[in-house]
Amino acid sequence: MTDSAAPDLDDPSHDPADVARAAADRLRELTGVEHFDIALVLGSGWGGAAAHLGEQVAEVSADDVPGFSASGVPGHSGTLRAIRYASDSAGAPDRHALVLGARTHYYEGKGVRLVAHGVRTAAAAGASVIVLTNGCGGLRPEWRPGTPVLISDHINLTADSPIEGATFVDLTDLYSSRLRAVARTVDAGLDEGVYVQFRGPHYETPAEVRMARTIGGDLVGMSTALEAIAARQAGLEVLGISLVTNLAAGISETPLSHAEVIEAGQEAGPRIGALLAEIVRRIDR
Ligand code: 8IG
Repeated sequence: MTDSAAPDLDDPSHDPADVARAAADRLRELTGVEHFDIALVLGSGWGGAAAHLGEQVAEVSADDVPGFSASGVPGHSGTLRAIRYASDSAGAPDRHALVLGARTHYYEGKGVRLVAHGVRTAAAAGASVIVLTNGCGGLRPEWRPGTPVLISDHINLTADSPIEGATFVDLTDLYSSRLRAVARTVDAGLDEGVYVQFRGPHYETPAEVRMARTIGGDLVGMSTALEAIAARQAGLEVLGISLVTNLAAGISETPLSHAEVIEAGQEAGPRIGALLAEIVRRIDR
């Protein structure tokens, strides 16, 4: 039996923000970390990044935190981790990052509340910044598999929103230009692009990829946009970074495979992990 007093994402009369607060309380209890400064969602290819960031203080199974469940996608871990790291600011105390390895994808069909829950929990746990990473398809042939790209904006083609009710949330500068500038202090050569979220889980047809290009897209994927919207609503500053793991359908001659995605991620892992860790250390400069 579940505790009838506990807020529940499955109950439409319960506020998802209350479930996020319950999750944040449980995280404090299980990790011993009272306040998280920043949160990271690690997508395909980014799983090793946490090891570069700092010292792991605690690792919690997603199944032990309200509203979370271990993901069934190979290459995505079902844990939440607390990482202590040294800030780049002189004399600043150590910071704590919450690493969410348990993203729920929209294509899983579990609803937008689960998709947004990690982001909302990060805000409830004290984070003021969230770093959303993903693996995605690239529309620019010069972006070879393994290229990290800063997200400058998105186009949400899910026809859905994580926001319930008549709450009109502004999405100007959603992918913080301040944080993109911080990222470029680490690597001045980082390109930027517009991320197009499709529903998935199938990849696009070549015609859909041409459409994405025509409407102003540079990257195609199955996550991030809905999370970024929820992050803005929760008051988080967003940094989005994509790893181009494959050229989008029709841009390359070869068909897409999840194995190719995993391989590109593994190859790029150490490089992008070190990059991400350095960006995070500089964020509160
Ligand atoms: I990794 O080519 C990855 N995720 N929609 N298209 C979409 N999602 C992706 C792709 C891709 N590659």
